[in-house]
Amino acid sequence: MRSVLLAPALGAVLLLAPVPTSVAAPPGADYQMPFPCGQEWTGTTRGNHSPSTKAVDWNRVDDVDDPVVASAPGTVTTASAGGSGYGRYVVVDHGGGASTLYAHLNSVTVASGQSVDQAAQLGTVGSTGNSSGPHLHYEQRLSSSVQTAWFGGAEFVYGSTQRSTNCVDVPLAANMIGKPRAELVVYRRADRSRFEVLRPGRTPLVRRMGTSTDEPVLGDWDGNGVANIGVFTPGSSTFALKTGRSTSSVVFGRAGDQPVAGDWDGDGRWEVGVRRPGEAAFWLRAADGSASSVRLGSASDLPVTGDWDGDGRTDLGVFDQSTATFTLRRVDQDGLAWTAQVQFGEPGDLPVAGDWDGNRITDVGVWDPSSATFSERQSARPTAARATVASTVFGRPR
Ligand SMILES: [Ca+2]
Ligand SMILES: [Ca+2]
Ligand SMILES: [Ca+2]
Ligand SMILES: [Ca+2]
Repeated sequence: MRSVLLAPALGAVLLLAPVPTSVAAPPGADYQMPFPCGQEWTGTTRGNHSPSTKAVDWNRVDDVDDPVVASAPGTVTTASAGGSGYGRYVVVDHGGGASTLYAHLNSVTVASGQSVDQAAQLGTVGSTGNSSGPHLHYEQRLSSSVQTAWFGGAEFVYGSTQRSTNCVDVPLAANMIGKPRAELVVYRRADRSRFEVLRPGRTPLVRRMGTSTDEPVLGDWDGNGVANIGVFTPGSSTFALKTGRSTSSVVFGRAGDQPVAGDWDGDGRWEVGVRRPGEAAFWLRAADGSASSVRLGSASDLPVTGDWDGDGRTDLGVFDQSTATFTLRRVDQDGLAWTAQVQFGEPGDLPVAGDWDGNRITDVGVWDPSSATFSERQSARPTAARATVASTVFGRPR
């Protein structure tokens, strides 16, 4: 307990009421509610709540199949199809012994071993396992012990209804306005999400598409040299691809897959694909709808695509977030595959790829979520040893 003594200029002495000693913020104090940006949920507990009264049961009206999203970035260590009291559940490891747990899910849309960004969808609300009705059972853990929940830097008041501020920007890059150089883009998650395209000296170009739990994807679906927007809905493995005013729909991949795009055959029109973390493989969809797979990297790597050798065909790559290392794959004229590693950025950064200098060879870059800073690795080729770095602040820091 402490009190504050003030001596105002008028000479009176004012004794303020004691204020409670502030509670030191625990690890994970900056976690966000496990629901999309803007949603209101009521979090409760009860005296016999298993395994701890510090666990939170989240409810709102008609909440069955509502999306559940990650409180913070991390690696999925459990994506269980059921069999325990938790039913179908997901655990995300945030490093340093900290994790979050999401239980009684109706569906799970991530795979064990996969890296997930903050606000990425993990599954949907259900009533599986030892549950008396639809709700999300949620735990913030340190080692194996459940901690008092904190959100956005404040200790949670059990029994209260709160609005999710789990509102994040997802970094991207593509040739969005017909110039040789790629533009920097953020996908701003909201009820109605939007792409914001950075245009130097002008206000960002805004294109609305998708919902708060869709994953963004950019590509030249109509082959006119300018990238189009698209989204991937994890629950249904469906791409919605926009060209002009029309939107086409492509079902490809399965639960747990992450969307990618590229011109796999080099004809100018881009195709879609997925990265499947459980197989450490890409599945690429050809224009005729057939699929082929390429193994690359490990389950926890994040996918990147680009034309690393400038032959007109999009190549594959992965980014290891823990070491900030890109592994870039290209295929030579004889059909032999080669990989090269490039270290760039800092652990925890998110990868981006774009042609920063307009030489038709895609370069790599990163976006630092804590400062909303894009760093472009500028070089003749993405694997060239000599490179300079250009930094641009764009998007909302977390
Ligand atoms: Ca286009
Ligand atoms: Ca193509
Ligand atoms: Ca290529
Ligand atoms: Ca380039």
